[in-house]
Amino acid sequence: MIVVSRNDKLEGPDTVTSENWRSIRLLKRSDNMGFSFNETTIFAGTETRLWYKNHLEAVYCLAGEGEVELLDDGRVFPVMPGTLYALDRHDRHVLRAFTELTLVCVFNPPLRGDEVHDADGSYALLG
Ligand code: 9YT
Repeated sequence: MIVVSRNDKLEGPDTVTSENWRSIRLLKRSDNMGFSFNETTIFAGTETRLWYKNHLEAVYCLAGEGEVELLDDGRVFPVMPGTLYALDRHDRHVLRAFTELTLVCVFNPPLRGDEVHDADGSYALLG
């Protein structure tokens, strides 16, 4: 069994901080679970354009208020505690945080753990 604490990882290499977000990589590819599992904080007032070409991602909101817009058809969905959205079609999207968002993000294939977004807002498949 694997047991980890986000507080133990907060100041270490498994925490990646970008301009709009901070992601604590709780489970990574090296844990061999078939998925990775992050606690992600999206900073208040930010807008992030994302396109996970190489991954499927499910996002579950624990706290905060925001919205996600699908860029292909313009549909907008509110994001609030209890909302889950799953990018099952590698959907291009924009995530807006009206207040700070606390999210759980699950990726398949699993992240290696040190990924940051490229210019498209995607993560490369790291070897
Ligand atoms: C919701 C989202 O995709 N935010 C960007 C960060 C990413 N989820 C991560 O690496 O935790």
